[in-house]
Amino acid sequence: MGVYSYLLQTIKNKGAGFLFLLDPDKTDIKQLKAIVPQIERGGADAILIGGSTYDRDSLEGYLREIKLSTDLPVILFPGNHLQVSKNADAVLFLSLLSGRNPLYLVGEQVRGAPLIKKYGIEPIPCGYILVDGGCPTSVAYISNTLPIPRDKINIAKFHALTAQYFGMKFVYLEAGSGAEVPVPDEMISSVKSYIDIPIIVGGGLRSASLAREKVKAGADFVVIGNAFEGKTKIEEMVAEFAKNIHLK
Ligand code: 1GP
Repeated sequence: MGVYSYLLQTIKNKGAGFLFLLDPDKTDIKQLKAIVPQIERGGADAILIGGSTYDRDSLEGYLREIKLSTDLPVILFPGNHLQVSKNADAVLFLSLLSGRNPLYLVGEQVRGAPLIKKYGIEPIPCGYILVDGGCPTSVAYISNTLPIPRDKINIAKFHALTAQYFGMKFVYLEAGSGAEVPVPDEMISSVKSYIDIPIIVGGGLRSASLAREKVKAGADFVVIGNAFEGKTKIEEMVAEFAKNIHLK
């Protein structure tokens, strides 16, 4: 089964899914052997690899190490074309739709597309929508784009519908890693009832109850990264999140 089909199956079987975000800049390769099996045993559905500054050279060994420790799908969540590697199972083929910077709307994608083809990894087209998370974020700074204001629900809905009409498979509502406040529930539920493709929500989901709140609002997947950083009892934490995210 391909990764996209697996993700759809996860929504169907579990109500919603849990994507564990590993950032190679924050979690050292030496920690992976201990952490990755805990992510799987705790009940996360897939591992996302994302962050702002690492490049392909450091990524390849990192991904090899992860694949040695788990059968979970490993999905790239790249910030640019240098973060595409042959050792992943799939890549979120993102376009930063909420911005008006051509480099992140299509430029990086044109550079990344031939690499994805050469490596034979599965592209999963995804409309990436940045929402104000109450503080400046790396994505907004690096991409030189403005997030959508938290109360501008229609703007978020129209961007999400655009992703659907472009044929994208997912919409990612992103408050940014370490956001002070996550994407508002009202925005998630309004987008959910307006479009037909699944929604990924991430940024600032520090607790299992917050993750559950987003799933109840309509998130089909939640992405959690920061909440686990520097923590030791990863498996228990992952299990607590999984229990709250998997509605079925
Ligand atoms: C960031 O949405 C992800 O791109 C996850 O954010 O690290 O705040 O969980 P956190």
